[in-house]
Amino acid sequence: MTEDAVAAIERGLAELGDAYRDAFATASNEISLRDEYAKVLGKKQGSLTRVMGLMRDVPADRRPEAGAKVNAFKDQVERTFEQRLADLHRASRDAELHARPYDLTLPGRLPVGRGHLHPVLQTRDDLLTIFRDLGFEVVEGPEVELEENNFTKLAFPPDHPATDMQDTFWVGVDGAPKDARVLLRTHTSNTQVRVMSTRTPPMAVVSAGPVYRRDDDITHSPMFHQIEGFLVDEQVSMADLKGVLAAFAEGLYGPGTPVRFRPSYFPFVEPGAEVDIGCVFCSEAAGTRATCRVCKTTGWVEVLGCGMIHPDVLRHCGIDPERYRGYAFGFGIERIAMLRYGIPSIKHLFENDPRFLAQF
Ligand code: 2NM
Repeated sequence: MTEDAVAAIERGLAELGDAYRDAFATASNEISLRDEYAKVLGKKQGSLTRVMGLMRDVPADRRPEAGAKVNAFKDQVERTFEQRLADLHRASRDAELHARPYDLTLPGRLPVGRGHLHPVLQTRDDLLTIFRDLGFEVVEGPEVELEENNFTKLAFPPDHPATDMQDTFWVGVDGAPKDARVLLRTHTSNTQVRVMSTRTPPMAVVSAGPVYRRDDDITHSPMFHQIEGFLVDEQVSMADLKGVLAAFAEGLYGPGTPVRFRPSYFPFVEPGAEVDIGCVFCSEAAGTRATCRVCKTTGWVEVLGCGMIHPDVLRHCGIDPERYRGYAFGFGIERIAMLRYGIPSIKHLFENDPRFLAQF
């Protein structure tokens, strides 16, 4: 044997020793420190692996001695590494703490759009304002409702198509009694029923919000928004209803806007009527009527349904129909928004495309 194998290992370790100390001390960040660490102790390419190769030449009786030296060296490398790593971490934390602080309240550098209410909600608020100015109180009601408040008290006959499983979203409620039938309200009239059932006349209330029906095609969405109003008092007539809706039409489209009533049917009113408003998108005088697509050349646009509240509905809500009468009206907010902004399809209102919404 030319050289004592143990001595060869010792020499190898000594050579490595000087190199790794310098490399660790000059590594300026965690990544390069870890690189240097791998160069010494890395399983495949580490220089210690090469020194350990000499272990083969060490006689069995001196292996414990040589092994102890290698382990002591490894420990030292690891300790030096951990210490340098801790130093680097402390240094980078100190640098962060002494750096100029962030001011999270400063505005961002990119211009951020301001955001606004959805056109349907803008329209809802404008409609509510018109009715509030006419003396109606604004009341909110629940979207998940008992069948009783949505249909039964409104005198819908049990076989009315609207009460069909097909047309209504029924809600399963865990732990509810079997006879408690719960649904997503199909109109905002549930709120009128709740108000009529808990107060005594006179009362004049509007409510607005989402309603749900199992409809989904080009002109129907399973969720849309309604606004409904009603008034109950002694001595109320259809003439009062006409006056209020004429004032509403003027509030929406300006003074002199014509209104017309056509007889119609809704289960909870008698008599019932549909209301058309004179088309504001065309005029006979300007010759634009003959091609108007909004009113289909009729000069009238259907906007709402209304009528005198059926005596059965008043009775179901605890109001004496011999003493009191009421009128009610209701309409879809999307339809008004579409007319107002000239939106050709209801689907635009539900796609939430920012290029569309930014136009309002
Ligand atoms: C409509 C048309 C006609 C209406 C009736 C009531 C209530 F609860 F007072 F009886 N609320 N809304 C009504 C009447 C709604 O929408 C097309």
